Amino acid sequence: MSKTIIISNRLPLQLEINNNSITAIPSVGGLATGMKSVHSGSDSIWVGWSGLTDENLDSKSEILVKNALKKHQCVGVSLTEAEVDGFYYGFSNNALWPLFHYFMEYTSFEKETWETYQSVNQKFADVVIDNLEEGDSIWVHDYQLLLLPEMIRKKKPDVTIGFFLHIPFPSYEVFRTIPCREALLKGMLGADLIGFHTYDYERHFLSSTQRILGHEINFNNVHFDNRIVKVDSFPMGIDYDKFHDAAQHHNDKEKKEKTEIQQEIDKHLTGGNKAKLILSIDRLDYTKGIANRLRAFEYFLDKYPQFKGKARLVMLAVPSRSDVPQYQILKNEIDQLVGRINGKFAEVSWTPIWYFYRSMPFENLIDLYTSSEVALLTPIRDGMNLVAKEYIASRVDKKGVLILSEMTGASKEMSEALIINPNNFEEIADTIKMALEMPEEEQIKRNTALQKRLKRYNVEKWANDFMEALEGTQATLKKFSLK
Ligand code: GDG
Repeated sequence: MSKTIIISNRLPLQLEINNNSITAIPSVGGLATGMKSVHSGSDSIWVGWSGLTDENLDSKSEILVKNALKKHQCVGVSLTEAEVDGFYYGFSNNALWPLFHYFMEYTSFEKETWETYQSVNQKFADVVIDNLEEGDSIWVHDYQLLLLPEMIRKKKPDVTIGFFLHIPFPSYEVFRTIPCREALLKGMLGADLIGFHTYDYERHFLSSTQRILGHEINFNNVHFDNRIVKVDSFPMGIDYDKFHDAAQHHNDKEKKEKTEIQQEIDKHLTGGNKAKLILSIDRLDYTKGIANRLRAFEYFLDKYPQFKGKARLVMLAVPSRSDVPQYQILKNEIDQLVGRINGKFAEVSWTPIWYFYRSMPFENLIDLYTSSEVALLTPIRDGMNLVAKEYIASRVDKKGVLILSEMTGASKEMSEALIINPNNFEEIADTIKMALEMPEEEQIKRNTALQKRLKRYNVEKWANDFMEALEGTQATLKKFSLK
């Protein structure tokens, strides 16, 4: 039976070894969360790194890991610490991540990390080829594996390969600054289908391909070397029912069944302490506009002092890539900003910001989504932003206001949200006020439209659309006898 091989940098699990046992912990993050519903049948395997380096594993634990992964239909790619440093922290997160998000000042290209990026991509390709059988399809994910499609195709010219990029593809003027730009484009073009979250990213990719490689573009098809590569946009959805049903269940709970966080929130929502909650949830990343958001919130309290004691920002920042220097600098900046703003405005019965620097269990996310009257998401750049969609899906009573940066992929599909420019504090402050004062009928009207769309274009549909389009590429090739 043919299968789908899903490939991403990290497996959707994290393994922890304690003496003779191994614990598998589900990963947090857009891709892991989104693909869970796709990687559930028996006709798929997932190839990726387990999170443990070779230095952490002796021959006995290596076997335990292999078996634990196998139970979850996963196959590990083993990496050394030096490989993780060069490939993941180095080239992926010190060069590609900042550049693709337009943070050129954070981008550093080093020969060594580029070499490691290439050799690690080759390692992934070797594992995929070892597990490949006649008729299998391959779906490669994200910026850590841009070279993989071409590497696989070199060894298996007829295999069907899809590639999806979860982050923005930058404009040609930015992309052209990369020293190894040709190699990256050629790597991606090893696929039969290349998917992006939005039409803009797709357009940027096509224009870079045409101008850097000189390939012919016909509508959204790239023609070269007797091959046709289809390029299209597939906006990623969420597991709508999971969030909606969990929120419904949450709202039905008796007081004694509630989580500690919810009980704490409830305490503050009663009596004289009633302050509306404005929620933000992100990985602690400079692309997410967390510092901007804090400054804009400070500006809001300065400009509209009538909201002191009446509104509170609840900010969950999930630790991420803490070995990369820019992330440590950002963490310090945020700690200082939160301290300064709380110090400036706090009253005995009210603190303007509740700040959590940690990851929370799913049920606490639902507590936060369902208890917050407003969600304030202000990324400077964001491929999609699933949190925006999850917040709306969790609003069972259809009340709540989403304020969303126009720099997110999600803003292209969520025009009923209040769309802001994350660099315009004046606009953000006015929009927070508007959100806090929005009549309930208007909230319900906007969220009814949003929920309908999110329910229809859920993550399952996203994955199915991509896989169908991937199969379609084979039909096209046969028609033109290119395969
Ligand atoms: C990349 C792109 C694109 C967050 N904190 C906790 C937690 N989460 C979950 C959320 C959501 C996911 O993590 C975050 O997804 P995002 O889309 O917001 O952001 P990235 O991690 O940057 O993802 C992004 C995405 O890929 C998909 O293509 O949208 O643009 O950057 O699902 O719910 N989950 C739990 N505890 C937390 O503390 N359980």
